[in-house]
Amino acid sequence: MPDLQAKFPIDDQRLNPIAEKVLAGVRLSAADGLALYESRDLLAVGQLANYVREKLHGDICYFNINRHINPTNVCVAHCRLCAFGRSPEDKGAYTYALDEMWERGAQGVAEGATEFHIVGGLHPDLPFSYYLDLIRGLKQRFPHVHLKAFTMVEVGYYARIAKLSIRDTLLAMKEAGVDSLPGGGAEIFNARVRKVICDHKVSGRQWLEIAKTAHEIGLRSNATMLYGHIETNEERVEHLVMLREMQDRSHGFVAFIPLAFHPANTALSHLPGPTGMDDLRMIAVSRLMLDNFAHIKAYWIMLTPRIAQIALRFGANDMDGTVIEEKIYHDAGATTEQFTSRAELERLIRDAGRVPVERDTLYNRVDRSKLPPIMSRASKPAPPSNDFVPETSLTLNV
Ligand code: V47
Repeated sequence: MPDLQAKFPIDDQRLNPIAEKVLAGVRLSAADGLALYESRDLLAVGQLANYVREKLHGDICYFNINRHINPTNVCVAHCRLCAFGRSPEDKGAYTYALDEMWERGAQGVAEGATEFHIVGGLHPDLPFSYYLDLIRGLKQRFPHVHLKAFTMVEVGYYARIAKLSIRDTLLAMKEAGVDSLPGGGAEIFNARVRKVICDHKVSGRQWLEIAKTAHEIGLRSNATMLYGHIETNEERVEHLVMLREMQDRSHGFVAFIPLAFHPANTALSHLPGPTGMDDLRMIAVSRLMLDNFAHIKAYWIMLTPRIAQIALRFGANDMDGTVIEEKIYHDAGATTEQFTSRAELERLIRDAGRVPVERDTLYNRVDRSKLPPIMSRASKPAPPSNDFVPETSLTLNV
């Protein structure tokens, strides 16, 4: 015990047995997870997470040069948590023409992007072929760029509109050029919570099954958890344990990203949203509970660059990327920039006492000498031209 106290000066004595497990590399239980959420001693929780983080990654903090492409914000799901989705007739509804997205891809490549992060609304009229054509067009034009495209929720929806199995939907995406899947749409797996915040989305079990199927056919993915709305600590722990169990089986998750709820402009705008303390605790508890996940991301867009910097001492080993053209959080009132430069990301990481390393989506170090030269600096994105009307018309019950 003296060793333990010397390494981690812990006020909350309930954390001692957990600290012993962490030092011995023993898996934490759901009860431990709950104690970590409930402890007043956030600094001790953070120190434990930092210990694991440094054991895995030393001082390295990864970042990437990426660009977000959101094909459409028209969405039939109408999730209460979301400020991004629109009905087709709403002001601000948009759908990109394929050419417009390929043009955005070209811009991303000129800015040095090694990844396009592609997610969008569940559009009532666009056929599955629109998304496959988007991917094929991007892959053909920019074969060196990793396409991290479509959440488990979108995959579930495409399977329905295309009348395909989940497996065949994923195989078609992979054949078109999708390289991996982002982690969105997981929210909180618990049915009570989903009923309130996203009642038309795939269930938590379905989300996990789709992720497992993706992993089985060789597509890796990320995972997320949306926190700071109506969920309890028990429901957070349950979510983390479900992810950990799936990772034991499929080994396909690359990174975990805790996502802070932004209430503005959503149907839950009366909720206060998480505080900075919640943000840091979420990062730390995820690092400690998800012992089979290599990477925990501090997504600066939603945490703010300042909290993201501190998160690098609370268990996070990744800052995400330059992003460019983030819409989902900004529609929900995020006050961060919509993009940042490589130099600024590196400055934030160095200032937090970490060593910045540019990575690709799957955490290989990027060798810039093997890539096309960077032609332009990241700049404020242009608004959508909004002149594209899908030709097909499908009737769907979501
Ligand atoms: O699925 C939606 C969340 C997600 C709100 O995989 C909201 O590398 C807060 O998944 N307040 C999209 N959150 C973002 C996402 C993501 C981000 C960065 C990296 C990766 C990755 C994935 O954002 C949605 C939903 O969970 N979201 N609305 C809101 N009002």
